[in-house]
Amino acid sequence: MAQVAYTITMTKPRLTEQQARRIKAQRTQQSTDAVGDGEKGTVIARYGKQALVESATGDRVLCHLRSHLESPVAGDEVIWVRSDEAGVITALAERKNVLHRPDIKGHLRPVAANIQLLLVVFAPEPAPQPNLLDRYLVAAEHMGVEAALILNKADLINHSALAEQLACYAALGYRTLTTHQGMPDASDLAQLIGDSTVVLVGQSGVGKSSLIQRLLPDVAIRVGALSELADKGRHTTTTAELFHLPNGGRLIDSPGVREFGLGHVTPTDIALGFREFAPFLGLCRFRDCQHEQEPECALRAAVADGHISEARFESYRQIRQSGVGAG
Ligand SMILES: Nc1nc2c(ncn2[C@@H]2O[C@H](COP(=O)(O)OP(=O)(O)O)[C@@H](O)[C@H]2O)c(=O)[nH]1
Ligand SMILES: [Mg+2]
Ligand SMILES: [Zn+2]
Repeated sequence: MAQVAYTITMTKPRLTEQQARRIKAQRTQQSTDAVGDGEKGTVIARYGKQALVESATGDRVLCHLRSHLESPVAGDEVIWVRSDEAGVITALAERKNVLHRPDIKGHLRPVAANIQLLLVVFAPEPAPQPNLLDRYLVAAEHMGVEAALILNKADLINHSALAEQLACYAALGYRTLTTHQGMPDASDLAQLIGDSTVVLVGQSGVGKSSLIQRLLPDVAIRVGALSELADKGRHTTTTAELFHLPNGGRLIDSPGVREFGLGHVTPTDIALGFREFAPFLGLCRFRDCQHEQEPECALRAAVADGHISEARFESYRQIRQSGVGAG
């Protein structure tokens, strides 16, 4: 069966002047909870031309969209108006960020908004694809969103390489967690999330759905490869859905994500996405240094001096060489 290559792109919103004016108007509106007949709400999930909106008091109403509005997605804050059977979304609040993914035709579509923490999950099985973790981290840095790394399925660890890799990321300042589903207590995971809005990313099969299930034992979550295969076969459009966690956190599950590419990211963005490179950027002899063979390259000197790990530098070079937008 052909591999379906999904790509996620993370972009900070770039607003047109018209959008900016509209948002400014909306923001003024939102200074009060009730706006005319409208009220504030959060988008839980998007279903085609409708969105499930949760009101400030927690009830959920299926709302129609107005065509002139930008497409709302899970995590969006909106103003909506109740009517007899359904509601109507009348305004979309300014997004702090958006996570994008291409649809079946390759058009970038927003899937989740206002993310505060990207939880990057990896496991001994399936083994991490080369550079994948660093790609997620570059995207998170580019988006200005905190990332944390979860080494999952720890019961399958049979040599120390992955644990050492996790320790390297911890040394770079990322929060990390090692866990597996045989650990009934998920409080360390809940603690990592806190009251943030998070999205889980990682290869298919690393146990993302199982992690959600551990946090929300009473919610029916589809676990395992069969459901994903069934989805692929039917070409169903799976939708991102927002779950509330008991201690105030919010988790947006974005099903069907298998691979990760970086779009709209320049070579400079990639270098900036490796946070330990920052002290050395701009110090090379040549301003346009590619950090390959040039003399007096500050980055390569930092690798030689042990300030930057060879593995991370090699990963950086591979991500650059693979083409910025490649999945
Ligand atoms: N050994 C082991 N298997 C796990 C663990 N977590 C999940 N799995 C299994 O890995 C498979 C994929 O899990 P799933 O949560 O669907 O992964 P997802 O594709 O990332 O959402 C399922 O068969 C799970 O039962 C774990 O901690 N240890
Ligand atoms: Mg899953
Ligand atoms: Zn250089």
